[in-house]
Amino acid sequence: MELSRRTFSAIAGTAALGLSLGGSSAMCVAAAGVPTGPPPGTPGADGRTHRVDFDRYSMIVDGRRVVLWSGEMHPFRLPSPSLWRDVLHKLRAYGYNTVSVYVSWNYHSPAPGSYDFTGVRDLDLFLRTAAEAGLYVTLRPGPYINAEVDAGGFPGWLTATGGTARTADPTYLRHVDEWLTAVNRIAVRHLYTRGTGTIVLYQMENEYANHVTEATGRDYMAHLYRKVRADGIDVPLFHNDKGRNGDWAPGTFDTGGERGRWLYGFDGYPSPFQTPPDWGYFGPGGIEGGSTASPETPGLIAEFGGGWFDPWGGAEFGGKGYAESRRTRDAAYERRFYLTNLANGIKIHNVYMTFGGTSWGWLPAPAVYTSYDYGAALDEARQPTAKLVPMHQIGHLLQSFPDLAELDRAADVSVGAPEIRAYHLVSPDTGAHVYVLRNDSPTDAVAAVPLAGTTVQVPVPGRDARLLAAGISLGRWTLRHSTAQPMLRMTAGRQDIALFTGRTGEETETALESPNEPAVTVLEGTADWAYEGGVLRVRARLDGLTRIAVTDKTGAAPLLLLLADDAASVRLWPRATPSGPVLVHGPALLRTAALRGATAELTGDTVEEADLEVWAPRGVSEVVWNGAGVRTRGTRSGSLRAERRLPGAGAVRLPALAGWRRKDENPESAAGFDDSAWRTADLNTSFSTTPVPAGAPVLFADDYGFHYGDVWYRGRFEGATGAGSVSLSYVTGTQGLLMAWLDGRPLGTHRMPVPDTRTVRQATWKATATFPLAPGSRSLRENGPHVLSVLVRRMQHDQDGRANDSHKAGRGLVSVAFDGASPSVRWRIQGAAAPDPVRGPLNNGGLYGEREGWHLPGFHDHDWRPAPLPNAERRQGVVWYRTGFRLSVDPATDASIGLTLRDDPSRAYRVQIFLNGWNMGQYINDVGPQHTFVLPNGILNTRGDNTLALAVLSDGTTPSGPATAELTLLGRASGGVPVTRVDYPGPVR
Ligand code: IPT
Repeated sequence: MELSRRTFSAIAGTAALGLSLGGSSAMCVAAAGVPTGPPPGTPGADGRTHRVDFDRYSMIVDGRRVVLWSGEMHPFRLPSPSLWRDVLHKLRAYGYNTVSVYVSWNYHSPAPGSYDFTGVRDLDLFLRTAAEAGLYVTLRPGPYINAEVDAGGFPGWLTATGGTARTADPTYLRHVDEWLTAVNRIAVRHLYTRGTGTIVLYQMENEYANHVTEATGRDYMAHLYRKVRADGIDVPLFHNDKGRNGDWAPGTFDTGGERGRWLYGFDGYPSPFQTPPDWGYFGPGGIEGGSTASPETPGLIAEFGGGWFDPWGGAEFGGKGYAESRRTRDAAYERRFYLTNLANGIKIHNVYMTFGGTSWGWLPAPAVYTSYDYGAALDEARQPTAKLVPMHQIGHLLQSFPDLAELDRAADVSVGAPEIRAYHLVSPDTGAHVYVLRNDSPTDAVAAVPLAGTTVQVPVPGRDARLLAAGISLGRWTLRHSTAQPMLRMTAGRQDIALFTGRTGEETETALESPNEPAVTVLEGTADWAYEGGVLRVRARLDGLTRIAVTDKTGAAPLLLLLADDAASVRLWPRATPSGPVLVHGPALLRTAALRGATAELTGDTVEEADLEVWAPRGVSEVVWNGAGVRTRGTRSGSLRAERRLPGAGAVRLPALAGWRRKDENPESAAGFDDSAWRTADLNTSFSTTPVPAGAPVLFADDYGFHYGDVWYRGRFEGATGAGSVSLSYVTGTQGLLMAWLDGRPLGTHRMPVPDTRTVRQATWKATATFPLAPGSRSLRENGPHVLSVLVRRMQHDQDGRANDSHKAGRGLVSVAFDGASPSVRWRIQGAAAPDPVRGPLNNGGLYGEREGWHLPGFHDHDWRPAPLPNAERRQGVVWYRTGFRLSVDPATDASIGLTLRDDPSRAYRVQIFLNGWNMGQYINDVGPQHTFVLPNGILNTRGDNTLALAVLSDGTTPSGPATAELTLLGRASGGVPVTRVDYPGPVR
């Protein structure tokens, strides 16, 4: 029977009980002197000063322990600031309390001395949004970040400067200081210590493993430390050791005597096929490195693999697409590996990536393609995947049970199943026992866990893990044990709520201490119970949501016991508010919850039709969902439940792409093209690590200020009569190519060879393209003058993971030679025009169409000729296609839309995709594996007109495409966040 709202309120009104999350009002003092109480409330820019400390167990914020359960996302991989809020809401809802972010120097700095934090680069806005979403922030501004971005984050212009990067070289440090000054000026405005933001940790450098024992390395790190502190960053600092080697542990370099404010952190990307490693303090197999290097600081994993990046396709690289990363590092991987970390005492945990996003434009490092989905828990299209389920369960668990922030290793236990490894921990403060039971075999097994006088049988599926807790407080009740994993406890109104989770179909036993026999009512689902010897045992098979009301004889301490299978657990959304905790059940997402007087104001998403049910503090009687009042009734579960289900998302109709127009390019290949405005290649020296041949001019694009995308060369010469061939040496990143013309006639295309899998990591990506000139060929019959036109798709700069300046490897032409002649060639060079002030330096390369604004909305293509797809012509060079399309997505619907290109995979061509002038990535038809490109809302106008431009580069050996180009719906929800259009300027006239 459902009670009316009025009756419910009356009942609720009889009990005046504490509303705080966690319930227990008695604060115990921990062995280390830190009170174990509820974790500090939701962080925000609250204008108050805060203390951010740590001890060997955990971070301590305002005197309370907190486990940082963090997800990595990169604002620069989501070029639509409105959508940052969407991702941050999702992190918060799914149990993360922290977001970790790199800041990529190249994204903000088109030239020395020039730093841009506007528009899609608005770091200030990102940090504000993170604070509004209630997340702590770990800021990681490099200067080097790696991250599979161009030059590992170093700006293109740094490749043309002297001094060895990532050392104490003064020239390099001058540039570094300029960057840190710019980024720290923003960061200091968002420090949690000041109450103006939520930054609680700050990382210096990234996986700096190569000059650790040298003075230059130690001086560099000491310099960074001094600089960061001098800029006013007062939160704890750390570095992420690449291995678990103790590199940069406290005391290993000069931190100006501030030993206590430096943390040791490390990274780990264990293979899903290995046994989860013991990188913390408590591994039963002994020390495997990691946290043991720094016993006085809390276990800190700055990056733990949540997926893995995918390389380009083709036999050598073998990129298979991100479904594969998500399959091998699935939800069970997360339970096995991340619970092992917790069992090892890791208290600062960051999952790299949690939302991978898109390496749009020329952002990706050469080894990876446009999508940086990473197989992460939240996919590139912002859609939740099954991998969020364990994150949600563990994240909320850590925030609900402060016992887990301070654990010591306890006596090893034998669980009678050799395939199960058992970790046994105890809270020195509350005496609660925690077991992590991990099954490394492929078959299901049962652990027999000895607990105070009895043995509890805990099933652990093959290649999976679970956490078993005993003796933890559920408010006024104490848990003896549960074979289901605890996720949450809270006090809402007059009742305590405790939630346990597991896989569908599992038989569970939950035992509660109860000196007297309690009253038990099964409110929903099926469960049995028995009371004996002061213990209530509830047995239930997990299936959706099972609800059991337990009340002691006085009726004073009602407990709502919830048992949820995985699917049901991600329809339960706890949220702390200043007026007490709220639990929402039903919708696909809870974004925000605010209590105003008697009203619970909620925002969130639905995908299918959904129930809406709310547990809230006493006195709350009204519910508003996404701005509209919802009629509710009180339930026997102590909640308010909507009388009608919330509607699901409406249909989204996508138009077919039609009306294409095309225009052929590359006038630069014509003999008579006027290149007089191009830069003469007249430099003789370069800071590049690629040698410049003696006596030849420097031809690397970077030395002439062209740092991203394609570059053209035109070389004039005389006196080559009789030459049998011409050879062009060039350097690119992976998947680079060169195409050449002599006096306007195509000589051919050369693709940068991909070495076999064994040597690919050492490859220098330098090759020589030799084009035969038929003897007596018409063009070279005369002395000249002749013109060689060369287009190099130079791809991006290498990363500098080993700190050996590998980002300075040349890009573009190296030299030219003729067989049977030795003319001297006078070169001119042209790359990208001045960087787009809105879209940034990484948006464009130097194709003619890009220099002329063919990619921009508002460009006049009326005189372009209509060109229906599929195209199937054979031509060496560049052809552009443009069309427009109109969307009318309902404003209350968050539709995630992509562009999918498909063709016969033997066709040798590639496409740069421009949406409203924004470079959304590169499709390589005969390499793959990516076919669908996410078009983020904001860049995409979901209510109105859009301009799509495709720049197709084909090598002329096969017919070129594209064959089909269509819009694809990647997800939809009713709700979402308000989206502001990202600026999309057209051509300057
Ligand atoms: C580690 C880097 O710190 C990070 O930036 C990213 O490149 C990541 O790996 C891989 O995606 S580097 C480590 C795996 C050697």
